[in-house]
Amino acid sequence: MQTSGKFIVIEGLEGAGKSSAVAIISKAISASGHTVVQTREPGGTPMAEAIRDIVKHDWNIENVTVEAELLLMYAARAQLVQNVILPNLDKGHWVLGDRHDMSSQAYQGGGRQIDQHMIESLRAITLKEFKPDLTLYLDVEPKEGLKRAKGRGELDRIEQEDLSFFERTRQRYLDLAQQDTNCILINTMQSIEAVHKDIERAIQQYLER
Ligand code: T5A
Repeated sequence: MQTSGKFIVIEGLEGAGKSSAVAIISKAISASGHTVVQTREPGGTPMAEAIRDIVKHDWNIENVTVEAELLLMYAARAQLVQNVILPNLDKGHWVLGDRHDMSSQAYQGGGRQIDQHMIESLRAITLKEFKPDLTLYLDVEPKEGLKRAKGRGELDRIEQEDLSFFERTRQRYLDLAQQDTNCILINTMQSIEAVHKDIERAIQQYLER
């Protein structure tokens, strides 16, 4: 899939600080003269937002199977990529994603321990060769991230998982970030000001390339 815009993704555990990172990066890209389109996953189209509500909802006595969760993530991604991301990249716009495929590999692959081949097949069906041009992975220790997320209010179904789930998810994120030459790791276990400076530096370097 050849496109003229760029696709930049922010990844990380809950409470890593993705919301403020998106704002900083969006401002920097706009200042460099590009149109920015923001997306989030799961979500970003009417149908994908409905799927987001389903996956975050606590279904109480009904067990949400790991397979159903995985398929819903890819269903939402298919809707977003085909209806929003690719058309905007074709127009030369820059798309800034709050989460993308690395989330499924980390949460469903690492956290839920779903077989990697199963995820690869879904990725091949949904995305083919499509990949972000740049990923900023915001690394946070799970305990700290969950503390920050709790400070914001009630936890959703996934946020209620135990610490070991988030530890496996983080470990998979760290492995993926190391293997991906288009991924920059930002340490968020420091003051917000220091994190924001690192994010600004990373995006400026990318824009100046
Ligand atoms: N999911 C998603 C999957 O399992 N598979 C998938 O394929 C996909 C796409 C989505 C959920 O779905 C899962 C992952 C998620 O569980 P979401 O709402 O999009 O849910 O994602 P969350 O991670 O839950 O979003 P959060 O809003 O919790 O995370 P953020 O955006 O990283 O956190 P943010 O920016 O709101 O920060 C939280 C608080 O921490 C403070 C902030 O001020 C804020 O109050 N903070 C700091 N405090 C101190 N020091 C710092 N350095 C700080 N940085 C931020």
